[in-house]
Amino acid sequence: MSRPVVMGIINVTPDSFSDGATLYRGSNLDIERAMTRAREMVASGAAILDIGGESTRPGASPVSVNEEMDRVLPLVARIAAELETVISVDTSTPVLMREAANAGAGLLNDVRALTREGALEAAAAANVPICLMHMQGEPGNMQVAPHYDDVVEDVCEYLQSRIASCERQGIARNRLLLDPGFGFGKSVTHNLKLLRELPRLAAIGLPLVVSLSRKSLIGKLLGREVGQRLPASLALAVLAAQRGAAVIRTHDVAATVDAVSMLMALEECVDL
Ligand code: 7PJ
Repeated sequence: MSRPVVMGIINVTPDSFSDGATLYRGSNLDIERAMTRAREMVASGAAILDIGGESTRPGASPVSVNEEMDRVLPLVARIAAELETVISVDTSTPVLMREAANAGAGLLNDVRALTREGALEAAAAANVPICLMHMQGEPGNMQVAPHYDDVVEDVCEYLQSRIASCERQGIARNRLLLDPGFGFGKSVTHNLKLLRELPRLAAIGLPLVVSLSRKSLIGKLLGREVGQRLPASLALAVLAAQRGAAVIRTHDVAATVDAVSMLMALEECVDL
């Protein structure tokens, strides 16, 4: 990937921190509303749509496997039938990994980096690219007291060890993408250091996924509520792309495509 692409987030959870329940009518997912969102994102230039059925917001209530499958799979099938886009499924659940790939998913995005029992096997069998994300702790406790000796080094080592586990499972290295997991067991300083030193992660040699969209570090640094975080999210998207991110994961596709396009124009002008 020579220029960064944008991945649009479609949360099919009733309790996401950033856009919780916007696709719900009462307690039921409104698939037509989700399809409208998907079409808009593709029309705005998203190369990938990331469908998630588990809220990993700190303190979110756990979702059952059946509930997660019921939220995600019908939408994956509809998007696969109707839209020309890569469908990513944000899940740690092995059975959903298999089913999602069968339904047309072209990427598995796991915030637990295939550490759940059976996940390595399921992902290997799915035969699609996989994003391995770093998280310290679990969603329920990860923001209590995150600690690292050297956050950049520790995240690099963790991701390298997960790459090795994948390779032992027969998952070729060139099927993998990496993500430092902004906000997943990280203080504001940890997040900033990771962004600043993103090139050290890029040096591992695999494409990097970065998602800072609306995240709480913006709230902590600027005192902005979730709905007021777009300008800072765009700045962070450009800073990440400039430091080597290959995929920018965002709630706001059209604005992020424009922002990243300005960086591309700047980089490409040297050849004109
Ligand atoms: C991330 C994710 C992230 C990847 C979530 C949110 C919370 N997957 N899933 N990276 N975050 N790869 O969207 O803010 O940072 S859920």
